[in-house]
Amino acid sequence: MNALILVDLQNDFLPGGALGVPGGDELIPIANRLQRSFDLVVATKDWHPPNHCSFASQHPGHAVGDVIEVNGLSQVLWPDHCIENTSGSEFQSSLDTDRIEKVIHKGTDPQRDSYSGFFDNGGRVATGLGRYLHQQDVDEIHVMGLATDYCVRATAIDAARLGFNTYLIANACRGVELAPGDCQRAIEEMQNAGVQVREMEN
Ligand code: VGL
Ligand code: ZN
Repeated sequence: MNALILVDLQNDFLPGGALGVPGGDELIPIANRLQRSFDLVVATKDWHPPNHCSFASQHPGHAVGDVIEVNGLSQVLWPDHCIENTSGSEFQSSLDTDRIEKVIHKGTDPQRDSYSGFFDNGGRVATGLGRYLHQQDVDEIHVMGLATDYCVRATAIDAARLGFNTYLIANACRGVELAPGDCQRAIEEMQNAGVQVREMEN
């Protein structure tokens, strides 16, 4: 069985959103089309409480983009985004959700961030996605979505580490690119972790 993971195709990550990723809106029709080519489709949602530790608003004296230490881990500080049960955390309204068999919510603990759909950033707490995909007899995973240099990167690397035959659909992802070159470096890190990089056909 192969599976497609749609990473964080939520309003806040689209242009105009709280943490808008350039070109993120272009991925919605791509996701709708790609879903048809897979046995199983799952999706992740970034899903934070209002007091989440990744929000610069929770760290007086710090600003968006600062990198600080939170509970022993390096943490980029973000604008408030993807707050649970708000319009910003909803899927973009034209995303086809009929074929999405499971939605994984991540970053739900105020004290832990979770870029990956599989584990928190400390690699300690599993979301259940790995077990679910194994139970469904999935052996091959393709990853698309937002953002290349954060949640896509972490999700694809964890998928490969968990032993899935993992592909990044590179032209079906967009990145934040806080620093120039971040997306290219992320792609190299994925490749070094055993992720195979492919492009979808137009
Ligand atoms: C993401 C930054 C903060 C992502 C989530 O979906 O890539 N990036 N939270
Ligand atoms: Zn987040």
